[in-house]
Amino acid sequence: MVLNPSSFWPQANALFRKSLTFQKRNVKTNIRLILLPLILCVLLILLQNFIDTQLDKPEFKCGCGCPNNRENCDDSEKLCGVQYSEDTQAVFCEIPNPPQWPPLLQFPAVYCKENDSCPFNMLFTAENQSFAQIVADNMFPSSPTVMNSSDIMTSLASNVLGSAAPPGANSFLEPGFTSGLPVYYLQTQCPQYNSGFTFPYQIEGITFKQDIRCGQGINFWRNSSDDINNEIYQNYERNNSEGRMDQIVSAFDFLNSNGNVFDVTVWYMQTSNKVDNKLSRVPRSVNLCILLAATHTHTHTHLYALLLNRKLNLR
Ligand SMILES: *[C@@H]1O[C@H](CO)[C@@H](O)[C@H](O)[C@H]1NC(C)=O
Ligand SMILES: *[C@@H]1O[C@H](CO)[C@@H](O)[C@H](O)[C@H]1NC(C)=O
Ligand SMILES: *[C@@H]1O[C@H](CO)[C@@H](O)[C@H](O)[C@H]1NC(C)=O
Ligand SMILES: *[C@@H]1O[C@H](CO)[C@@H](O)[C@H](O)[C@H]1NC(C)=O
Ligand SMILES: CC(=O)N[C@H]1CO[C@H](CO)[C@@H](O)[C@@H]1O
Repeated sequence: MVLNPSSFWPQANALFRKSLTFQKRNVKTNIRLILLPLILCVLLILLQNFIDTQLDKPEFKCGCGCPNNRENCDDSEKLCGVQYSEDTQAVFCEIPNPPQWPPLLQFPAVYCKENDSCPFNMLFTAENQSFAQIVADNMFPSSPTVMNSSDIMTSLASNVLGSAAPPGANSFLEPGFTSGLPVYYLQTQCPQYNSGFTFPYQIEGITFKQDIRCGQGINFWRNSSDDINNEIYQNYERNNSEGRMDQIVSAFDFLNSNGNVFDVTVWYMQTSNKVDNKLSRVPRSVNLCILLAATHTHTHTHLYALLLNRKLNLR
């Protein structure tokens, strides 16, 4: 078809009129079409306002107060933080300096009588027993490192610490310190009356207290990693039947390590199969063997081939 320019405008005009008449007949539909988005917008604005006013309430905000325990002060003087908050408010507070926690070994449930120094066992095996013995002998110190009371967490971190509290879903508050269970520091010998002590520490200006006790760290040589597996398994079974278990806190297979090569398998305790509990206390076990191998056996560079492929599952 050849488009005739002289017939274009009349045609367009007719089409326009036709569609105008059509739209006039459907005026209600058109109004509805236009109003629907408007109504949605109004609803959204109302909802936003409602949520804003709810979140503006004090229970959804970090608490504020006057400095130096004064009763009244200017709004501009007020300080906000965990120390001025109710329990429900505290989760909304900014934490400018999150606490640093020393790494902990994961212990199974600890049954240790008051004043006793209870044993915590570590199993190890290797192709070269004399090499592994050197590393293992240096894992637990014979006396605690000097505590620096102005920086207690840092001085604690150079000890071998452990807790029976499973880790939480995050590390902001370490359950080892907040669960009320004692923290143990492992040594080759404990004081005769092992009553432990309590030390204070601060988070955001609030003082907490933590009990800490000595635990006796003992190394046991085993002939093979199968022996270690069996022992861990039997220990687990025994716990199920008798309700108690020996404290096997970690196990290492130094494989073919020697003065030049360092390969190690670390067994660790999985505390939970729950998806929301993603943390495991593995780092302390790992640096127990890595740091000691590096400092005490005069090995050089390429010693960091690390296999973390075994799980000690003591659920
Ligand atoms: C533990 O030792 C403390 C003092 O060292 C003592 O007062 C307490 O009675 C002892 N407890 C037990 C059960 O022996
Ligand atoms: C075993 O380790 C010791 C100590 O590092 C070393 O002196 C010795 O040569 C090693 N033995 C073998 C067979 O590699
Ligand atoms: C204790 O820790 C503080 C702060 O980190 C430091 O300034 C001080 O030198 C330490 N004291 C000792 C004896 O290590
Ligand atoms: C481990 O090996 C040593 C020497 O080969 C042997 O005397 C000992 O009985 C073995 N121990 C076990 C539990 O098999
Ligand atoms: C670490 C562990 O599994 N401990 C369990 C030992 O058995 C008692 C009683 O059967 C449990 O309560 C512990 O949790």
